[in-house]
Amino acid sequence: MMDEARKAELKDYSDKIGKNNLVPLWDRLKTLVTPEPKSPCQAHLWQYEDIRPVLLEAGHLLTAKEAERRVLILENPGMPGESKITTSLYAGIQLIMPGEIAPAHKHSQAAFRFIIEGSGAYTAVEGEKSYMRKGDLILTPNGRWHDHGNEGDEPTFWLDGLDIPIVQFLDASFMQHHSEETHEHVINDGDSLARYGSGMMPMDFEPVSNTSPVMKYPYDRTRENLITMKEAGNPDPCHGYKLMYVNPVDGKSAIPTMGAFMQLLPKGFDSSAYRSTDATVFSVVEGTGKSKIGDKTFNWGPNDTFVVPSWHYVQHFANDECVLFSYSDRSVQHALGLWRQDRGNR
Ligand code: 1HN
Repeated sequence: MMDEARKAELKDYSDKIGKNNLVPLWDRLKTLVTPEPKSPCQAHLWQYEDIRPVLLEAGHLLTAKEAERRVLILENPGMPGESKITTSLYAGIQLIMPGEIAPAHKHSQAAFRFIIEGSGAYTAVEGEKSYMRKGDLILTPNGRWHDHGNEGDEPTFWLDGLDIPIVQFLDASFMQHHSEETHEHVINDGDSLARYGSGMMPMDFEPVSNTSPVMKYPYDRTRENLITMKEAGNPDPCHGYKLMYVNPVDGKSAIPTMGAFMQLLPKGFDSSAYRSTDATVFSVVEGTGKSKIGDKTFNWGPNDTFVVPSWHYVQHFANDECVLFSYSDRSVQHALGLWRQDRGNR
């Protein structure tokens, strides 16, 4: 133990140099460089039944145009006021009512839409209109004009995933509104999937960015692939049957700053404990089950969202055949040589 006089001496020293914006590392080292990840991010579940009615209420409270985007942020309870679901990622649930348009804008932040409910709505990215159906993944690469519209007669809900905290951390945010409500729509639904996402590529294609040129990854295809894998058998003990959304040009993550995944857990599947350094957000597509995250257990069903913090053990139990979408900053950690996993020892 340090005696009181010596403590006071060090405190005086620290106060003195503090006036010149200097700080002793010996007071900080332990919290700066931890032996393993120590995150303010908490494991948490958002039930769709708690979100849907209040978001619909907002649907009558303000228009999509007024709001620009009518979204409820899923804010991690461990980081109040920060608009983050993990330390590096943002999540929100967006609603667009029949007949509405969410006006065109562009920004440095990359986004995806993961469709939860409704049909007849679309996202247009630089003129390519992608109609939304449950389970579809639609990309909005950074720096591209995008607008949403609902031409159907049902309210449409989706999960927005963005890399906002990463761009914030790097102080690299730019945003612009389009002079028109919508950017001209000139490209048909499914065009980019046909050109780039079917195991073939246009002759002499030169990518314009490191984001996938495929704008929509439709659920019917994703689901069919998972079912084919299931029929072949041999699930991964930690993941069941799991696929990553890739950029067909380079085989890397479809979005450079966010890794996105879809997995099928067969009925009765009881996964092995798993942890990794990428805090992960899950959105339940089909089925009910529960996940043990650290020492907490969460029961989930369709359209619920839950978050697993970095380096927390997670174990999934599937009551039915389940399909889970997920996303994380794995692609960033991979690119920087930081990503680690621990596949447990069960
Ligand atoms: C955004 O552009 C959308 O385009 C949704 O739907 C959520 C949150 C922060 C910044 C931009 C959208 C957003 C966003």
